[in-house]
Amino acid sequence: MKLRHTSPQRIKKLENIKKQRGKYPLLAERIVKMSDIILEILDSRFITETRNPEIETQIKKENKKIIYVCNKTDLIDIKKINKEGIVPSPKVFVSCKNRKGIKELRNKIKIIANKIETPVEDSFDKIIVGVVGYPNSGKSSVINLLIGKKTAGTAAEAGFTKGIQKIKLTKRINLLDSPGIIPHKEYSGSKKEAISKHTKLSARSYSQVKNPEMVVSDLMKEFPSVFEDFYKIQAKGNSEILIEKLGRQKGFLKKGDQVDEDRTARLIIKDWQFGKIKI
Ligand SMILES: Nc1nc2c(ncn2[C@@H]2O[C@H](COP(=O)(O)OP(=O)(O)OP(=O)(O)O)[C@@H](O)[C@H]2O)c(=O)[nH]1
Ligand SMILES: [Mg+2]
Repeated sequence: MKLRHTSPQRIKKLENIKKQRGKYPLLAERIVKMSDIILEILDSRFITETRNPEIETQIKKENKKIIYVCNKTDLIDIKKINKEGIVPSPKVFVSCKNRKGIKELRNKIKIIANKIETPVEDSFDKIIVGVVGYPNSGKSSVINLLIGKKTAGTAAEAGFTKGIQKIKLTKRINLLDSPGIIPHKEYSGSKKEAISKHTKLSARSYSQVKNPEMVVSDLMKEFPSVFEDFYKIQAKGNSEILIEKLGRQKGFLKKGDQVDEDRTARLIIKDWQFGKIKI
C-alpha cells in the first residue's frame, strides 16, 4: 500500500481497517466516511440485487456524492438493460472487458470532484474516491481502467481484494480500492437463498459453494434456455437432465459409470462466473 503524502492519522485509520478483515460491512462504513465521492460498482445484469441499501443510506446521511457504475454491460443483451430506470443518476454504464464507458466515468468523477471545495482530507486538498460494491462486481478492474494501468489486483474468483489500497488518479484525486461487501441483512436471511444468490452474483466462488446442483437448478429457473443454448444440449428446462448429459459429454464420471454431478454443476457455475454465458 502506498502511503506517501499521507497524514499520520490516516495511516492509523488504514491500519485499523486492515485489522478488520472479515468484517466488511464495518469496513464499508469507514470507506464512506473517508471518501468524498463513492463509486458503487453494480453488475448490469443484476442492478437491483447488487445495490447495497445500507451503504447508500449512509452515503445520503453523510451528504457524500455517489456515482452508480453499472459494469459488465458486455454480459447482457443491450436491449435488456433499462438505462433510464432502475438506478438513479448520476450513473454510467461501463464494460471493463470492452473498455467502454470509462472515459465518461472519468469525466463524471472530475466534474463532481471540481465542485467539492473542502475534501475530507482537506490538509492535502485531495479528493478521495471510494470504490465499493459486491464481491467480484469489478471494483479493481474499474480502477485499473480509470488509471490506465494494472495497479489494483483482479481475479476471476470473488474475495480477491483483501485490504484497502489507495491509488492516484490525478494530482488531486485518489481512489480507494476495497474488498467486496455484502449487505448486513443478507447474512441473516435464509441461508440457502443467500448462497444461491451470492453464487449467481459471483460473490461466492464455484469452488466453494456447498450444493452446486441446487444453484444450477435456480439459475436455470431464472434464465430459461440460456444454459441449454450455451451448451447446445436439450434438457426441457430440467437441471438434472442438463447435468447428466453435459457430465457424460465431458467424461466427468465416477465409479460405476455414474455422472459426477457435483463436478459437472461446478463447471456450469464456473462458466457462468467467468462470464462465458451471456443473458
Ligand atoms: N465480462 C466482464 N468481466 C468483467 C468486467 N469487469 C470485471 N470483470 C471480471 O470480473 C472478475 C472480477 O473482477 P475484479 O475487478 O477483480 O472484481 P472486484 O470487485 O475487485 O472483486 P473482489 O476484489 O474479489 O471483490 C474478473 O474476472 C474480471 O475480469 C466486465 O466489464 N465484463
Ligand atoms: Mg478487487
